[in-house]
Amino acid sequence: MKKELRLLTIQDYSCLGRCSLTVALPVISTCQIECVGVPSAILSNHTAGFSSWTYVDLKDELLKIVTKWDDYKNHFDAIYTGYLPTNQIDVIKQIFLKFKDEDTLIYVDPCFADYGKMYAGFDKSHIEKMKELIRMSDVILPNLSEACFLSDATYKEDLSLDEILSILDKLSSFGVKKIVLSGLRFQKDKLTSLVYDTKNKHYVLASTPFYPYRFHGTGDLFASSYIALVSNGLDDLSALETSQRFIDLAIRKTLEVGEPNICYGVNFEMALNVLIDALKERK
Ligand code: PXL
Repeated sequence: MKKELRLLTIQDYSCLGRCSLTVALPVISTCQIECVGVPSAILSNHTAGFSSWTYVDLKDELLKIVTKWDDYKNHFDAIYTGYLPTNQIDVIKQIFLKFKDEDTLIYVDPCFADYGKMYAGFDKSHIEKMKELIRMSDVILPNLSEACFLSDATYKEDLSLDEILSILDKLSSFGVKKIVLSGLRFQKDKLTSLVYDTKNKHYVLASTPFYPYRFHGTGDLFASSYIALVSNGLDDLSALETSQRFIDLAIRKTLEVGEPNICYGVNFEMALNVLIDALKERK
């Protein structure tokens, strides 16, 4: 019988716009993992592309919620954080300490920048705070912009492999086991991601076609899919290739319908079968 897997994820719930919890929950559940989702904030919609939004900060609820579980089943095989306001990082560190067992892996998606710019509402102090969280994690999943901010490198869309390796070397100093880096453009018509093992400095790569759109939420889909697949025992290369194929199909499904409105994310619901098939093949 397959082992029951449980994952705790803490990130915002943006009602409209397919990102954060609204994609993590369905993707992780599709991969047969119980996904315990704790909203760090509730927004009417995400902040990238939309001109305004409502925002309710749930910082003061976070510890109350998780300590309510003290008398119940509260072991997690993985803890995964995504978009987090700066003022919540100290609380999240407490939650890591509370739930980290010897067999709990901590995944941090820094989730504060894209296309060389920080998201609305964040300033440079967030980067230092995020480094504190990263130092407590096992695996980080930055996109290229976040990797550049975290390593003090100058962002350029088409950095070379040598430049990327030097960024990975700097990020290794945070003491993480693996770095899952997405959004690489070694070739003009390809989108590449990699998993770097900081111990032996080995990496694996996966590429799919590049589409000239700045779709929103694909980073959250990618992180959720990779984490859910490796938690199920897939090796890094299979998890990476499957995650890339999942996003690629979601983008193609979105483009099939017509000119997309990139704010609404991608039609990932039509691509979940990629994840189901990958898990079936593994058995
Ligand atoms: O997908 C990243 C993300 C998550 N949550 C919120 C965001 C963004 C990116 O802008 O605004 C609220």
